Amino acid sequence: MFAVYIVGTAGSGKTTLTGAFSDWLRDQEQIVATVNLDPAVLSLPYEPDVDVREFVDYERVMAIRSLGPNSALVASIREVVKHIEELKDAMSGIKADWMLVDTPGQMEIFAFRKEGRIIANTLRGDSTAMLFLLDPMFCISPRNFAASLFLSTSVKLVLNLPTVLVLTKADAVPRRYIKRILGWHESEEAFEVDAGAKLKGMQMMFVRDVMNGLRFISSSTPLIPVSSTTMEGFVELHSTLSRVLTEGELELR
Ligand SMILES: Nc1nc2c(ncn2[C@@H]2O[C@H](COP(=O)(O)OP(=O)(O)O)[C@@H](O)[C@H]2O)c(=O)[nH]1
Ligand SMILES: [Mg+2]
Repeated sequence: MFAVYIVGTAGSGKTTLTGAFSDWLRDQEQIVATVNLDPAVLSLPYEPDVDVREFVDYERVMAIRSLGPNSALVASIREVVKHIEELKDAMSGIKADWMLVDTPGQMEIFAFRKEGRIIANTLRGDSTAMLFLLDPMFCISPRNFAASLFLSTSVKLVLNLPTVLVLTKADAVPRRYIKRILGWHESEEAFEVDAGAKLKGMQMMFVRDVMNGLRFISSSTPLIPVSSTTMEGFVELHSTLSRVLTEGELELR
């Protein structure tokens, strides 16, 4: 079984993609299991086979411990980790080709805390990878694109999973945005021309140095535009994921 963690900032489209891509894979006659790791989600566009809400009641944690929403989420994820063996048992009973794992809305609670690492190290497939989602509305400035790549690299550093970058909501932005962002990803020159038109002096040097560092670390990480509304890009996402999951990521140093 291939396991795929779907990670990205709040609102980047993780839950929607988990639902749409699992439906699409089933249409390709694949057996797919879905896992919801978000204790705070109210409704899901898919029926999870494993759901952390069965192990922890986020609203109750918030009320009983008089916590705010973020502290309650942290406490809830800790609670989930206490049930990790049960989660593992629930998963081991699943016979699927693919397991899509939808992660909590607030990314840092999963990606930058030890609980997230424990979960990602425990709930695995025969091969495991991560989709890191980028929202094109945010990435359309060179500086934000560099910041988003930086973030994806930070998460990869922590979770240590082969990564495919996904540009979500391709249907919701003008086509030229998608082309421009793909151009920046592919070509150092294209990025520097557009960044140079906006940024000057030290700022430009800083952004360029960051991008050069990121290219050096993970130049061959694929970036695939997709839409969970039109299912654009799912064929490429499927083939790229299959390759990464079978071969591992060539550029992992
Ligand atoms: N137009 C469009 N909207 C999307 C797409 N994917 C997600 N959204 C919307 O983006 C918002 C956040 O999506 P959600 O999946 O909840 O994000 P999450 O917090 O990362 O799980 C919702 O309003 C979705 O309907 C897409 O491919 N196209
Ligand atoms: Mg979500």
